[in-house]
Amino acid sequence: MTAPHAQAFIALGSNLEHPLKQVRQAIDALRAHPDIEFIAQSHWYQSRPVGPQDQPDYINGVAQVSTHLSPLALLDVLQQIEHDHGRVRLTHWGPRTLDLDLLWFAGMTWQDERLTLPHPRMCERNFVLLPLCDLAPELELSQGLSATQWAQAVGQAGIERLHATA
Ligand code: A4P
Ligand code: MG
Repeated sequence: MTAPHAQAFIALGSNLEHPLKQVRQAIDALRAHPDIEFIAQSHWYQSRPVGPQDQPDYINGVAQVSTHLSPLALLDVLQQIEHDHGRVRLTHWGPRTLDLDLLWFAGMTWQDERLTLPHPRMCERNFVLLPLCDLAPELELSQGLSATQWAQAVGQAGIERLHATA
């Protein structure tokens, strides 16, 4: 018997080595993965770094997928894709070729040393909320507020939608 599919949202970010190319390749890797059904992707956004300022702007976006994998198995896939893209973890919140965060998984909460769901910082970050609103504006996040309401609360400072095609 196959496990039921669950929907999930994944945040993509890059600010090194041709960031738009990095995130597009990550989308290709998600599309190609046998255990992931790719549903949709957001627009791409250029955003000023949150955290250390002495690093380039980021390209950010969000992908919507469906999978029979568990949240931890999906995190394994995301970390493998990061690894395949030459990701080296140097500085916390520092520059990176590719960062894939699991934002939300079929309404599930999770808390252990490897994974926190929903992603603990997603409601503070316009570079997550704006692309998420492209895909799921009504998605209920913390405190019963929707993605749109959180996006309005956080504002649009330091972020710009790219007109590059997906
Ligand atoms: N982990 C726990 N929960 C999750 C989750 N829901 N999704 C663990 C993914 N990983 C999760 O992550 C550190 C550990 O978090 C992992 O071992 C995983 O098991 P990491 O990717 O190795 O390290 P990191 O990304 O440097 O740390 P962190 O705390 O995840 O950073 P953030 O919150 O991802 O922030 N500014 C702009 N404009 N755009 C950005 O994309 N990104 C960051 C990184 C900072 N500033 C940014 C951006
Ligand atoms: Mg991360």
